[in-house]
Amino acid sequence: MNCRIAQSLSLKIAAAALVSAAVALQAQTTPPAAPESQDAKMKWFREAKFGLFIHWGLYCIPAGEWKGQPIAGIGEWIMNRAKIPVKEYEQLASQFNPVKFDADAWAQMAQDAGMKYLVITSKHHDGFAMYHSQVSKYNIYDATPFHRDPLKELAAACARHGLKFGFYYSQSQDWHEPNGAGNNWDFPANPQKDFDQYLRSKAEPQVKELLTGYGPICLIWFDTPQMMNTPETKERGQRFIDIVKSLQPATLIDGRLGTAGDYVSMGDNRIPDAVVKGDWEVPATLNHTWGFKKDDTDWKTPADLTFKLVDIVSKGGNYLLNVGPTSEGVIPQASQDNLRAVGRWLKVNGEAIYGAGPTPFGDELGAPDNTRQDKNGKPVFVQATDWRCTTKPGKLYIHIFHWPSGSLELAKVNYKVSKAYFLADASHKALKLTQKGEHVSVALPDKAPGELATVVVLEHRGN
Ligand code: FHN
Repeated sequence: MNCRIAQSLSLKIAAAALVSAAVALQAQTTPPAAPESQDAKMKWFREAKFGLFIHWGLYCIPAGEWKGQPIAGIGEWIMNRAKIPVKEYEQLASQFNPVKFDADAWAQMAQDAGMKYLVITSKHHDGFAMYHSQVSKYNIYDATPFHRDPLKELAAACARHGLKFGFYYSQSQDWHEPNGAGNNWDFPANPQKDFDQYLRSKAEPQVKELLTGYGPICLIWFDTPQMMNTPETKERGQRFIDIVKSLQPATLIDGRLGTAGDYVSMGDNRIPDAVVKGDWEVPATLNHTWGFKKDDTDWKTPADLTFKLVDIVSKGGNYLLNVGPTSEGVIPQASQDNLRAVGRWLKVNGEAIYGAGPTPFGDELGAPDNTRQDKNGKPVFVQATDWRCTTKPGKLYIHIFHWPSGSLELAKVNYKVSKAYFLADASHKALKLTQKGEHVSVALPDKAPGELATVVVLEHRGN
């Protein structure tokens, strides 16, 4: 290539990079205006359905082991489970140098997985801020050799990749602070603490930092609302709501502030048995821990993850699925592989997930077995796993997990079905369909044409 052409080409590339950086920065720095209604506020969440949760903090260094002993339980709770004194735990900061951290690679992975939003721990119960906080020097920028603000980098990367970006913030438990909830091995127990002193001097100002320095924040994920979930203490939650509303009125608040948020957070890994009305989300693990634990390699398979995603959407919720990066800043390869497999399925079948509504049926979800009782004395719910249904106006999406022989038989279809086809078939070639009253039968080939789940679209009139 001649020298002048090469020069002008590299100038053009540099200019394009500048424009795209400016656009990303603009997107990153201008918080959205106050939404016109609650429906408008929830719109992106209802469309998104699938998000990436990231638990990353100092706990990824011991990774489930303290002084040569395995510590039982979830990795990010190691300080509590092993009752590690603050002075000892703090020293992990000087070892934290996650040089392999690459914000774009993380955002790319979330995008490949078909996820639409990303929520990362800005401060977990151990009290260590994973961003450059001016409020406490106990943060990744000031206290570690890494000396970078990975959350700033991730916010910019998410903007570049078209992903919504949100923060987890442990507003109540802070085991590093004498007056934060939870640490009774170094400090007095909760009832003896000056909890408001901690809230006003650390948690509230840090939440303000997160809402001012990182561009538009799609949601804040508060957690374990100790000392702020009774009628007498609810005012504490209201103070966080006021901060969020005043700084970024479009930011959603999850369901674990202690005061009602914008949506309900289900229990960890708890998928409801039936359709639940309203906005909700299931936070869930890929293995058995949130923060990285070196001996937990019991990964959920792509088939299981796809089933859970569809199951949740068919009941009306969102799936927030967690990864726990290592102390080098790497998302474990098995998590990446399994999430990308779900993403490949979504690339073909995403129409049946993003923005989709719940099943109009319900019998396909399973039923209580009245002969068996759970530990609360209630009949055990036996989950059915053959198929699930998600919906959009004029369409039923039947996700088949166990391939039936010969045909798909559906009872109680309260619509006049006009056409059936595989969602994966771009030509929408009609499958043989018969309907007698509410009974619909769709002729199927011997073998499933798709992997993980095959989606049959039933177009219909009415309702
Ligand atoms: O105690 C935390 C736990 O470490 C993790 O962050 C989960 C995620 O939902 N929330 C709490 C337990 O429910």
